[in-house]
Amino acid sequence: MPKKKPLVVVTRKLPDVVETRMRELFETRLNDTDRPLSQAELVEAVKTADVVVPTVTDRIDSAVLSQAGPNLRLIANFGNGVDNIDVVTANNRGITVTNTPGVLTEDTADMTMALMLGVPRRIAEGIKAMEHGEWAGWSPTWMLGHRIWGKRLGIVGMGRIGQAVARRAKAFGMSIHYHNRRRVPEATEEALEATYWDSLDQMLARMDVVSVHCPHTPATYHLLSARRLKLMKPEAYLVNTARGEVIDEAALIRQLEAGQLAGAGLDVFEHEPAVNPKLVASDKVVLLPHMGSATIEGRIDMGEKVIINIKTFMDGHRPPDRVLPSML
Ligand code: 8YV
Repeated sequence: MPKKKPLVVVTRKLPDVVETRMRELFETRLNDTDRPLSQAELVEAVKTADVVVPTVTDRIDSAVLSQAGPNLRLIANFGNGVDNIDVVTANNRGITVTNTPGVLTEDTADMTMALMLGVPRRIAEGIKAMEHGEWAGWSPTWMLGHRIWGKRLGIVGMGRIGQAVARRAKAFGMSIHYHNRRRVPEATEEALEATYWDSLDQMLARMDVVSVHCPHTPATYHLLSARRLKLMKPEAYLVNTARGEVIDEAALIRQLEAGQLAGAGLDVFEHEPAVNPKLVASDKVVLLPHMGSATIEGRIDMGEKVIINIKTFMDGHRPPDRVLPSML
């Protein structure tokens, strides 16, 4: 008798090619409307599914997990960050969690560079001026920004994405500094000509640009606190393509308003999808709607990773991208 296919509930619309392959392999419940699920709908999903495929917009907390049905054995996150999932509770309940690392590294690093250039070089302001017909012709003193060549970049979190940003920034003539839980191998430091700072406080005080690339965990919540933001130079820029919760957003806004920070490039927000109206109104920021990894190639790669994780798990093996509480 053929083996019964697992019921896989996918919470959001994924690229067609990914959904088609999922349909071939699994009993699949898809979300054609792409409307984010309510908490009640999520509960319904965990009650009935063998596998749930959530995204960053689904909060799978202990309350949701406490209602999981006996069949739920795998949460195969469509995304790298797993701060939307209570991994400890899942683990305690015998539910495996996987993610999709590696395949969104380069795209996210590209978008980081776009913000790192976009803020000091005032790209968004330039585009607005063109759209509003405000260009009266070239002027030697109009729309002057700041150069990034020769400046110091401080990377907070030197994992895959941090290193991909470092490679790019080095090519743009920036000198690379980083703070990380663990120092990266000497060969990596040498290749990037990177300087390690054991003290985040000391690094922040000396950087021209700071870019956030650590995951959001209880330990990194508001890592860039009001106190730490105040350590930054008034002419420095802050870029965040990781998670909004790593920065105390209200404190950041106060710093910008007080002229104690030159600008910020933000792709992620503390209360996503809500964006503080003060940020929207500020001419010192460039804001993007969490699109750091938003390429069709990246999304297909993420989908393939999800499929491999489900298939491997269902075939009785350890899925390649298992997330353990000890890794957080
Ligand atoms: C994803 C991300 O688009 O993977 C991540 O951690 O932040 C994003 O780039 C999103 O998480 C998909 O769930």
